[in-house]
Amino acid sequence: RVSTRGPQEPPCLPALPLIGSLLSLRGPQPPHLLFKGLQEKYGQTYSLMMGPHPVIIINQHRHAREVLLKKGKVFAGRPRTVTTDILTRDGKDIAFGDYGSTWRFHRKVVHGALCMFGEGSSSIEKISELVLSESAAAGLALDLTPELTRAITNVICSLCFNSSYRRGDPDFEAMLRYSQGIVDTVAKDSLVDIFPWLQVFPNADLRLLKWCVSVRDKLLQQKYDEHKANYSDHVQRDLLDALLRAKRSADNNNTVEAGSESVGLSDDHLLMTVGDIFGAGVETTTTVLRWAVIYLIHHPQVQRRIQEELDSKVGAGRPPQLSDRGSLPYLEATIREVLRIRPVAPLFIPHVALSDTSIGDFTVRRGTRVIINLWSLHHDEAEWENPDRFDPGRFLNSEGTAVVIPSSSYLPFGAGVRVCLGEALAKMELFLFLSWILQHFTLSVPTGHTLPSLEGKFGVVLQPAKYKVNATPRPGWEMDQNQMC
Ligand code: HEM
Ligand code: PLO
Repeated sequence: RVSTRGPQEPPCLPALPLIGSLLSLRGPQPPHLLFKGLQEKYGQTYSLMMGPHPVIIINQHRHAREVLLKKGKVFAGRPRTVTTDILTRDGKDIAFGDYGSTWRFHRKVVHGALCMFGEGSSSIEKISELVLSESAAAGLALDLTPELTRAITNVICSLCFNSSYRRGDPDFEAMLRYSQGIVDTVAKDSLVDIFPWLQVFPNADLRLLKWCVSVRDKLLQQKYDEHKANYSDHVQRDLLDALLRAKRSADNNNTVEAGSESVGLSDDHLLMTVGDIFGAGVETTTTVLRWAVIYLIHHPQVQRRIQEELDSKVGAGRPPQLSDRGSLPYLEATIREVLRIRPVAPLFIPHVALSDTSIGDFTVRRGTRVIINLWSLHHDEAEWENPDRFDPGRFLNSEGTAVVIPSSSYLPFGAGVRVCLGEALAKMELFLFLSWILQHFTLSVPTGHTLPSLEGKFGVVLQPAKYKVNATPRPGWEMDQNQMC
């Protein structure tokens, strides 16, 4: 829509001095639903005050794309908040770190290392296969989540640290606990993030976060020390080796990037970056798999169709491989639909305008935070027919032979300068794990249980509630379980 009016401020929610728009944001709804609902009154793009901070909320793909792609660099900043500063030693990581030369250098090194791992994707195939075979040998338990999480964790553990966890490993249990504690308390725009001075008062969430971060940091430090002790310039075992190598060469050459700015990698930067990849690697993919299993239980006909596709294209003689991805469009479409209907990061991570700029006809001042409501984009009635219905078919062409993206209002991994670093890895994992599970098992609700809830718990990732699942070996796989290791 071309406006004839000149530059203008976006419509703003009522705001009081000091507390900002908090009174309009109270209520039982999680923020992604609340922000979607507020469109009715304020339009698809509006602003509000989070305490003293101006925030623009975007609920439509045109403005989202302008922020992420067209003006990607202008909006590449991140806000500093109390909780993310605790997690990342004041933003010394990639996800919550502000835009700048150190950040760019970091992202480049990690991106290179992830590509290297991706190119050797046969190793991902092996790891996924191996750990899942172990699970099958034990007979999949009613609660699939611990097994799934361990399998996914072992992929990222092998990528980051060239190590893995065994079943029942107490270190693994501890990792799960601290990571959940972090998901429950970090980057939720809780009151301390809006009013940092509240830190001086006792706060149970903040105490939990600090404790979880200290447990995580011990684990990271231990891995770092081991790697430093065994480091060799000639072998690159994992991401941590790749980062150590980049650090050494940066230290030696005193790398100069972007004019006179010197860019290095401190120990803190290196640890926080590995922490990001490990944390994201565990929490995101596991969450998507848990949602996928829920939707498959709700829609047995989708499950059957994926299994027919698997039976005809892969068969039972071998596990699915990445090279099968092109011939399993219905499975691919199902993964896309899960990522649409339950986006992992429904509000992304907030972006910040690094200079005075605009979004559409609206003026945006430097320092303004921008929240892209991916939930609204993925549930926009103008873009998706019946957006609350789970329908993998919407991602297939009319013959059902190829996957398509039917709307521009689909950005599960973001886009542009801050696009997800793990997109390729996550897609490979989702494909391998789901295809493997459905090749071997049919998933259903255990007798006496109700269908799992479709409601998500809002946080830095949108997690489903706990649920139980019955994994019945498919005909032909019942006897084989012990031979699969
Ligand atoms: C950022 C989605 C898996 C690493 C993001 C963002 C989204 C996203 C929406 C924020 C983009 C923004 O703020 O504009 C997902 C989804 C995943 C997934 C849906 C799984 C299906 C992973 C994995 C890794 C990873 C496996 C690590 C290997 C990161 C990092 C960032 C990020 C480091 C921060 C990028 C930056 O700020 O520059 N992801 N992610 N993600 N993701 Fe992922
Ligand atoms: C998950 C809990 C971990 O213990 C720490 C961690 C690190 C990186 C975060 C991740 C958590 C949640 C998902 C995040 C990821 C960086 C990028 C990713 C926020 C907090 C997404 C989806 O944006």
